[in-house]
Amino acid sequence: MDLQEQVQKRKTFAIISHPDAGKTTMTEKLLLFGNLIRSAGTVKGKKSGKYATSDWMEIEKQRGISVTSSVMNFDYNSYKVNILDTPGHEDFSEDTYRTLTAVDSVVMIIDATKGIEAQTIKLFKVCKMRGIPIFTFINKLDREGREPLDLLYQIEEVLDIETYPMNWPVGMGKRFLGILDRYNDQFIQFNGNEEETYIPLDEMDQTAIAQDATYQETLEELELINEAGDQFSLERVLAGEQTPVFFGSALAPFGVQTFFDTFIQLAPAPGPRRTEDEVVDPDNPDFSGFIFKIQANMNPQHRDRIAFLRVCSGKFERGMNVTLARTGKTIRLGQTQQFVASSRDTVEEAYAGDIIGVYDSGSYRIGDTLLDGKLKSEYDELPQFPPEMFQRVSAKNVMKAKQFRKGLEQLVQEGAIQLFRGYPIDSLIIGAVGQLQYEVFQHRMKNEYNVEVLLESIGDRIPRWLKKEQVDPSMFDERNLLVKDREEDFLVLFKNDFALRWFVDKHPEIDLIDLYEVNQYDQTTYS
Ligand SMILES: Nc1nc2c(ncn2[C@@H]2O[C@H](COP(=O)(O)OP(=O)(O)OP(=O)(O)O)[C@@H](O)[C@H]2O)c(=O)[nH]1
Ligand SMILES: [Mg+2]
Repeated sequence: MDLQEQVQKRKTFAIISHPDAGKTTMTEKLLLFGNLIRSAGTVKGKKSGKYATSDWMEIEKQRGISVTSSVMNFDYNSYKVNILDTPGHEDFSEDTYRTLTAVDSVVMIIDATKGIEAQTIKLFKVCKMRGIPIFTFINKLDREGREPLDLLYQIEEVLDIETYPMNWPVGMGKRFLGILDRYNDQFIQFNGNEEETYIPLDEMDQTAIAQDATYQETLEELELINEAGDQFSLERVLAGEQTPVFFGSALAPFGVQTFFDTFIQLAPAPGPRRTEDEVVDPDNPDFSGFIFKIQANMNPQHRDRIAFLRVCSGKFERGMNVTLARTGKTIRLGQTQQFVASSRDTVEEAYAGDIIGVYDSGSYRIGDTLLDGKLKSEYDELPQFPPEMFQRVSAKNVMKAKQFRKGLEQLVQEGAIQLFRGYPIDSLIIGAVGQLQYEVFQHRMKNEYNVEVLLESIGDRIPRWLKKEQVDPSMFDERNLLVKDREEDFLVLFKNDFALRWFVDKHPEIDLIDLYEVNQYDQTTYS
């Protein structure tokens, strides 16, 4: 099989939404289709005590929320699927945003009982900006939810995108009969916990359901949509201008099979990717890829670190030598793996679109480009969120200093938390975008490194970076704290907006750099 054929077989996508809409539940069902697991676990491990595979972290199981993205690779029909389950909570959105740089399409899940929620809007905007095709799954039809027409209208109005309903629900909650699959001309009957039945539309007249008032109403609604709605256009879907909408229930599961079968055919294969100064085609024979995530301790037995690499071109072969663009150094990719549910297999070869794990002994950083052959330039930088809240951190027990340093260093490398050092008096300060990040940090330090950490808040702060030549420590104090980041760059943590403005007035000659603005700019230039 040549490169072109390999690339066409790849479908790499992320599942996104506001917390709790059902991303992890959906992922679990897809793994079931991929024969990766034999029975589906649940987010809270309720029924069988078996948890969803993609919430593998201890704290995720305890709390029933996802705190980190996870990747799973599997074969489905003739396709190679790379699926990324992302956390919905905004405190972890840096991780989610980075994951979005590594995919070719997304599945947006909407909870039918809630409609469009805040975090979904934010994530949707990022996808739109990057031109990522969006497929919508309206979930939890087994519950009493909003009217389907309202939901459709809301997507169009709030998200400003055309919709095309691929299927349409007949009833909801207790009166949920099934879905009318207009894309595949069939009715799919909901049988509670039993398997769904498929009835071709032209045979519906012979069934009792066809006489049901709810079914009749649905037909009328559909007629309305056929007349007034948009035409299906794959071209517009791939351009991110139209979203195909599917209804169903991830938990039941119901409508998941028809959704996935249709999605996998329509979703785009990996396309060209932009580096600093060229566009690289996925079937370019020279290997390239970038690291969008680093994760420590995925395997409690080995306590190793894995860098997640998105292959963008060429062929990856285990044992190959590549150049780490940031340093120019050659690295041998010897220990590499695929993510197959909870186990991990050695991966021998991979192609554009694939996401593989490379063993990391500390040489990689998030955003690193790996290259081989004639390619020279790096892929665009990944989004970085400037932290807003800060805490001083130390080990409760000084005897644990070694583990403390190791844990801190590794979790900082992951980007789970950001580290700063006081200047000129050294002290350790960690920064985060949201409170939950601290909770995860504390939990993981205890669980994975056996260290209890003390955190002392110095409150919300406004970080502004300084130019090295303009740094004068005498200008700053506890109020406006001078610190260094990991790159040894200086920044000031301003106490509040007032303190910042006062400083600007007094020192107009000092350039203060707002990383947030810089990033906003970067994001619009991504795609
Ligand atoms: N009734 C019903 N409940 C569902 C359905 N899908 C998911 N749920 C429940 O909704 C809750 C949240 O599901 P998750 O899959 O964890 O949601 P998530 O989007 O992964 O959440 P985060 O990762 O924390 O953002 C769980 O209790 C699920 O059992 C569904 O189709 N029907
Ligand atoms: Mg989840």
